[in-house]
Amino acid sequence: MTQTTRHWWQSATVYQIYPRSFADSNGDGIGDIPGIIGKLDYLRELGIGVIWLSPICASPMRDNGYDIADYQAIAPMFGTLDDFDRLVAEAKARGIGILLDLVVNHTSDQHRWFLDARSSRESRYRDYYVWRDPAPDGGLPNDIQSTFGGPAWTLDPVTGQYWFHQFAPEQPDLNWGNPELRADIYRMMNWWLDRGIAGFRMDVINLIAKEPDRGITADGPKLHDYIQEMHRETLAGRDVMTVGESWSATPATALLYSGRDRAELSMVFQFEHVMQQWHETWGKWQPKPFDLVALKRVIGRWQTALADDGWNSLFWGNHDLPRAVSKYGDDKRYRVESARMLATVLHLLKGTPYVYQGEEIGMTNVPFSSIEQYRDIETLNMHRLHLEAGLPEADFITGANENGRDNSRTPMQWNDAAHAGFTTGTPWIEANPNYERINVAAAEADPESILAHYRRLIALRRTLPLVIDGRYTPWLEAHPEVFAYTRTLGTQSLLVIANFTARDVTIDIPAALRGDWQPLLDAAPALLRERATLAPFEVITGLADRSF
Ligand code: TEU
Ligand code: CA
Repeated sequence: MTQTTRHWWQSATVYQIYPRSFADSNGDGIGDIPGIIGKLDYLRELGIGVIWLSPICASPMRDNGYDIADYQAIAPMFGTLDDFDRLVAEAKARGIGILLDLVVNHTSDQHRWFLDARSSRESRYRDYYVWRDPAPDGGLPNDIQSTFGGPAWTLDPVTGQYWFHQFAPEQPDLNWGNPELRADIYRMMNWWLDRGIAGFRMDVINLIAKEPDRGITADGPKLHDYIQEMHRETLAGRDVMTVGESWSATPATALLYSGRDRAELSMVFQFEHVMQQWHETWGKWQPKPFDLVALKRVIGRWQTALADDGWNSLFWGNHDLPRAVSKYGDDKRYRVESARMLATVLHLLKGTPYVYQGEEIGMTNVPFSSIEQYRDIETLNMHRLHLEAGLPEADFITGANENGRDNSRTPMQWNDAAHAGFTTGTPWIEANPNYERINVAAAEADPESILAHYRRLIALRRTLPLVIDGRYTPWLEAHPEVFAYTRTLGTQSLLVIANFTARDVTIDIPAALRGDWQPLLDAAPALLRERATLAPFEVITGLADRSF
């Protein structure tokens, strides 16, 4: 079905900024809002329409801002509210909207609500959080575990009850069952929306309706009631975009959030394509070998399920995930080829693509060799738990090198000056030593760079409606080395055939795909015969008057 009315965010590309690591304007080693403003022309040239800013609110920064102490103040290390208003205005002048990261499953333990709540059981904010008595034996209320390792309950000695936290103890969960809490959240959201932001990325939105007594963390029974209420109270009547993070989303539940008859969110981030690569029990710390058939199956299932209703988000990386080229490509011999291939495959799918800062220049995972170099709370907690369990440290570092969150949090690589041009001071986390080769200045000087390719892909989405609306058809689904699909709108189709390996791969071309294809992007016209050989990480693309 062809969409008749389109939302602005269906043709936009989003760029995620992790403010702490993007650009430092004052030499304190921490990225900041003035630093971002200084890079807006770079982002305009990239062609993006939206910036998703990871949290910038006042915070003790235990989890780099995903622990908010004041929802209506900017963290001083990032700047002031005036800086923020200037960012919104300067971005708008360049056709770019700003998405804020709405972290409302939990606050910081330094939020005034929590400080008050833990002062006494009678506090008017007590019920803003989730408190339970100790079990009859004095122990934990139940055995729910936190995402960062260890129990999801911590005892407050003053009031004698445990508070619930799905992440660190310093991130107490909010109690969405309390209507006053919900009203306070909506007031805060409207305050930001009235400042002219373009919408929200909603942190772990699938967790807000937890019912810990029933062992329910994700997808609680009231989840969609809350999101619908939030929509009514804040989003309704505003032309904004929203994307909810949901590690538990399936194609079926995605429609509950983003279906056209549901007044909830624009789209969700889903992670099935990420988790299919993790160990069943040990998760990301024991990654499984790369399995392209499984990856294609997951992506294809989402493309098909949300073909006519709902909307997909498209991403390889974010601030919690390893670098795309290191995870899905080859960050050594074929870094440029594989990064360009991955971009092509992702950006020509149906949905809204997200580029994580540095992905557009092919930044790679960082080869830290000592736990001292890591900063991430999850990595540091897991390291401790692994050692306590008697597991070898070297194995942990190997896992962290592959999947740890600091891979994506090293400074943005702007040029080959000290610390990648990110700061004139000492960065809060070391720059990846490969900045001398891999940086924006070098990419801008090279017309064949990964960056140049991202610019072409993002521009193509703005000019070719087929990229936005076309129907997805998978090809060669069982092929273990090649990802192939077409997109069709009316009588026109585009073709993508990508080699995901560092070897030459020869394939039989399905009869329906043989013949002439006009160039799309910068490629030469393609004539496909019975068989074709793709060079390492080569991707064939084309445009034709055909329909699938
Ligand atoms: O992430 C949710 C989340 O569950 C991640 O912590 C993820 O599961 C983990 O990295 C996988 O091991 C969001 C934010 O994106 C993340 O940065 C925050 O730390 C987290 O919520 C808590 O706010
Ligand atoms: Ca700074």
